[in-house]
Amino acid sequence: MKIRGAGRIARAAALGLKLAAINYSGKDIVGFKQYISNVAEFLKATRPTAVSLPNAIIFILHRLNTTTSENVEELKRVVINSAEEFIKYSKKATENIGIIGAKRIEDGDSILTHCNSSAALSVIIHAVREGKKIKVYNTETRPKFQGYITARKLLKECIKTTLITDSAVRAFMKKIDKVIVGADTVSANGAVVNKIGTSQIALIAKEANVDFYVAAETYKFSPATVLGEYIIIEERSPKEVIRNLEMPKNINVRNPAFDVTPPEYIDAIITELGIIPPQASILILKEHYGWAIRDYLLNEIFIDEAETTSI
Ligand code: RUB
Repeated sequence: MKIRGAGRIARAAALGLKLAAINYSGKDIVGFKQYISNVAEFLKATRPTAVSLPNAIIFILHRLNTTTSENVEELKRVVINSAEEFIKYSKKATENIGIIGAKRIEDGDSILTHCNSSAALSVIIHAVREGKKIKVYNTETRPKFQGYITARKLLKECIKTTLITDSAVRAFMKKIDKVIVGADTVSANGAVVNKIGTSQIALIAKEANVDFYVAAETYKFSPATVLGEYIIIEERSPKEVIRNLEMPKNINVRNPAFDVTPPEYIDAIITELGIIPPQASILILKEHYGWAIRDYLLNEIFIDEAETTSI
């Protein structure tokens, strides 16, 4: 939890692989590939929900595994370069989401955001930089209070925000024109996994006829969901919920960190490649992660190469 937000987590994983490659001092190729694969598994196990993490890693591993070279130094370069490429792409993507998403914000809008999402903030910040006068409301985001980070970041950009408790969202929805949140994972059917509480906000927005937008880079789309895999929801320590309060010992506390918002509650997903209806997520996956779906079919389902050509 020292590194938060799906984008930052992905960039940190890419940086981790880059550092691993730099620090490798062995000379044999098999040893290097095994070492990088072990580091990749270690990094992937740090947080289970944000698909940006495995997506950053498979991007680098795919490059490594499709390079034919007998030279360790050359393979190290492949890992380093692909990691740098991913990090650069990720930062640019967040910026582009801001530019594209800001077009949906109108002068005078009141916007609600939840948790702390760089992609959602990028939209708000770009709209303000374009001269649009907007009001922002942001939730505290219990139990880890990422909303405080959001409030601080907005203030740094001289954007005033009103901090509200998560349970006050319905009471404030009549003042809101648009909701913008980030994503940890977007599944093939357009459902979005984001910080716990997001789906409740979407439900309230739907009831009030308020537009609900998700800002998500393409590396937040999950190739494994095309093949039926479920997204694991991180369950965190009960201590985050009860804090230092004296509670009876036998009380049962659950603390899921994320929830799933169905596509019917999402008006659009803002990506760095354009604004899409959530139902078009499968197209993003086929176009940008066709290779990952093929790798998965070849390595885990053991079908042969010829059967994957239509993906
Ligand atoms: C952060 C969170 C964010 C998404 C998107 O959760 O749910 O909304 O990760 O963030 P946590 P970004 O604090 O548990 O990591 O747009 O910055 O990738």
